[in-house]
Amino acid sequence: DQLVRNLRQGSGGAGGKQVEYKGFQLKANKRDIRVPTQLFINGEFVDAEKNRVLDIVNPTDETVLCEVACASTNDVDKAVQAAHKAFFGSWKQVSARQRGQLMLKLADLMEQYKEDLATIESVDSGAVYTLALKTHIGMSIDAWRYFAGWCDKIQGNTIPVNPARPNNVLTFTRKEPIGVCGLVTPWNYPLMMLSWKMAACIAAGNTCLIKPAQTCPLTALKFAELSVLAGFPPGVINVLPGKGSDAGQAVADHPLVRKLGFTGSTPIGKHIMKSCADSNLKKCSLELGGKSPLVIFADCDLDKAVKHGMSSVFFNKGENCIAAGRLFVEDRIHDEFVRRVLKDLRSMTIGDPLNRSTAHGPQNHKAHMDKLIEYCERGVAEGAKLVYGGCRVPNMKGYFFTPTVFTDVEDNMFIAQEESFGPIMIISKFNGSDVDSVMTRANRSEYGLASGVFTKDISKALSFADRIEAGTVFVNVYNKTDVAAPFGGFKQSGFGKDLGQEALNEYLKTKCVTIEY
Ligand code: TAP
Repeated sequence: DQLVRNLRQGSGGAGGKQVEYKGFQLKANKRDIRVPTQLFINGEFVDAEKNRVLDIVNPTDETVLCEVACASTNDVDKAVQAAHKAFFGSWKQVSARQRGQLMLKLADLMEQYKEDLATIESVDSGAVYTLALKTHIGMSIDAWRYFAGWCDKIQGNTIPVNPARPNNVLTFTRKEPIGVCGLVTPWNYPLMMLSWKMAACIAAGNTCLIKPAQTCPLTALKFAELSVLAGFPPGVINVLPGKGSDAGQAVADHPLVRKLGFTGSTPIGKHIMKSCADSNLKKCSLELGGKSPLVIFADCDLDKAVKHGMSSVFFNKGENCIAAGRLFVEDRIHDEFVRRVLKDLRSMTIGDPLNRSTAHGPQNHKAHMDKLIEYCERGVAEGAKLVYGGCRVPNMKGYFFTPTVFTDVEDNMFIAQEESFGPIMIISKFNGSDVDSVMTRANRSEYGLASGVFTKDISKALSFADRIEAGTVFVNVYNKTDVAAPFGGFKQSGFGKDLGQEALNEYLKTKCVTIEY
């Protein structure tokens, strides 16, 4: 009742209550930010079972930033019980419109603290600050606002079924929340991945727990603090940093979790889908890996193709699920395209992500950087031509990997087929008179997340959009995503959309009611 009264007064559910926690003081970017380091369960920050912790490493200087509580299977169970109780209790009393107000309030708080959130994200994940502010945090806020607008617009249909005369029949559908949802997310856009999933999940009326990636849980914990300030009732949102192999697995296995929203790699996605089936046949949506083709025809605007071609690969240091994993460049412009890319790369500023002039920060964590080095060694061993980079930035502390370009990449090579998830441009040539063949090559992948084409010929562009087997198609642009547009892949890039109206359905179930009168 207090919640409803507060909402009516516009002060949020808990009336802007502060929450106590153990945390650490992040002094960076001329800011002094308090960041929680405990699990967030049932509206409170608590230690993990047996005080287990994870070391959180700053990828820019390789120092340990802080220790964060590391959830166990029992901790996951506590969060699920809290979410279950809230779903059938306090959350049920909050009307759809009030739910929207809470989400808007949370978005306003995220906006108010956006410089703090972007600073934390930059230090924790290595994202360049300007990008963290605009994309990581900016698009997170957009997602909460966009889905807040849906809360009171989730509706079913009336359906003209056959009546048994002389009686009449009324059949209608209701869209209902599923219940407790588990969310498991990767480290490349920590707060944005949380927001894409959780905003849709909460708008649909569910309660949830999230296990963020173990390397970058800090913005999720700061977000948990803001959720209390916004007034979300205890148990509706729970945040549990921990390891995928135990906390993540416990979410997938839990019998009271009815839906799992997952973003991560294809092998883990397959494993999780089996766990969802074996435990309680929970619904799942999977946003998985990609190896997105970008086809650049000679009749394109070359300046634009180079600019977007660069960002298709190097945006967020390549830690971008829709990154162009393979560029097919028409033979007539191939050498000029490569020359221009190399010119731009030589002037790219690599360094401290908090420095406003930096264009390229460190990779997210050491194991990932080491994998990129191995990936490049494999490319060289296979006979691809390494024309730039392929190694750690020399004489520099931190996980800095030189942006890399390979040319002469053949279809059968490992680097032509497998995702690097790093700043590695893989270029192959094609003959412009044989469009069929480049389409076949672009589609010869088990992934189908995104794709792109550069051409001034509208027929060629639309024909590409028709024929490409990918959930997203960019024409004369790249990375242009929006919270209102559905996002997700085909084939082994998974299923179930994030963002847009379609994402709501991932977190809803349809009930059909029939009345005879
Ligand atoms: P994963 O290793 O798959 O990890 C993703 C998440 O799953 C992490 O939170 C991880 O925990 C957790 N996890 C690991 N094992 C688990 C298990 N047995 N049960 C439940 N959860 C488990 O991927 P990653 O290395 O973080 O991210 C890179 C991959 O994600 C790339 O392939 C990339 O393409 C993909 N990705 C896809 C998209 C979209 S939208 N399609 C977006 C971003 C990334 P830990 O923290 O312990 O690892």
